[in-house]
Amino acid sequence: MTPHKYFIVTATAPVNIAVIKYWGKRDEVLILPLNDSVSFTLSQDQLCATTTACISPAFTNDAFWLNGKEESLENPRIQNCLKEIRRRAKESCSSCGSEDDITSWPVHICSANNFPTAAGLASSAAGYAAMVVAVAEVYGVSGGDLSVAARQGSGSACRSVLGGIVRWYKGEQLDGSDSVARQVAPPDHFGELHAILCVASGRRKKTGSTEGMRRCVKTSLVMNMRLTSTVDARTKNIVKAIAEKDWSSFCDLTMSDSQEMHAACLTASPPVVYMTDTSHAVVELVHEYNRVVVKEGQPQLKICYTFDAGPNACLFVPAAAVGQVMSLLLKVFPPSDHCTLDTYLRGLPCPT
Ligand code: 2P0
Repeated sequence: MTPHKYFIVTATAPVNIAVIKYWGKRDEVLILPLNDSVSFTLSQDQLCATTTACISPAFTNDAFWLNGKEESLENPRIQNCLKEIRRRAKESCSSCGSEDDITSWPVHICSANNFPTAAGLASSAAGYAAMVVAVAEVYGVSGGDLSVAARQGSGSACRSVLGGIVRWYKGEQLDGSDSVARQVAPPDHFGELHAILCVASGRRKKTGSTEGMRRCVKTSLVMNMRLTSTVDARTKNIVKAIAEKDWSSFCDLTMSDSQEMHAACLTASPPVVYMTDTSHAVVELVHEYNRVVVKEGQPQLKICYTFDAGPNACLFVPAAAVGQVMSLLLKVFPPSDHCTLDTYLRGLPCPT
């Protein structure tokens, strides 16, 4: 008996944090956004998803495991990603039609995050990006723009296939062919930066991003203002601030955009509430810290916050300010005896 063939690829993709938020879709099936967004992809060795894809003629069907648990493949988003990659594999396949036509082999996919899923830390972005890279490689898809395939899993995932500062263009085409991500600047563009994630809660968010966006687009006047008059100008300004290495303006624009997204959420009906009192206390602390460093003539030490669809802040902090900012955070928000980083990373609720 001839042994079966198995091809295996493992890929990792980091989380990305948006500084200009993707919030609102023009097409829910193709996952096309209403505005361009800009993000920072964190480094590969931190919060990331790891995906292993294995194909073999011995498999009878596709299968998918997330964090060790088998999940249904009915999910149309996973289906769309697989369809897009298999379509490309067939286009460039040398074995098609032969006995060794790997594009017809089923795939088994195992994905795991090293941080809690659905806690507002963009787990889907890293997850779909890693999955698309692993599956594309195992089927021999070389070249091409993987951001388009990742986008069909989760919008923000298209930004995680690239490193550094990334812009996702909303695009104009109905088929989404020009809704792609491109690197705007390399990871070290602003010198050594740290992302400090202030975890206010590791629990699953109440309103998922898809529903939150939908409700804002339908009912929020602030969202309407964002889409008609503010977000495009802010995007232009942040791209200019990046090109000019203007860290101070970059920080101000990042914080404004986060505040605007959450104002849109609060003015939706019913309101979409992601930030908590702790989140607002972090906002206040950052503004106070920035006021002091600017007064002292050190705007290069400014920091900025941004909040995704959850209560946890991500702070971007220049390396020279990390020590001071960490001491400040630990003083104002002393860690609870019960809730250790380990508890959090294992996704367990912190005992009260
Ligand atoms: C972002 N977020 O730009 C924004 C800011 C959350 C707040 O992208 O429906 O999980 O899968 O396309 O990508 C979260 O939304 O939404 C997100 P879908 P996704 O990072």
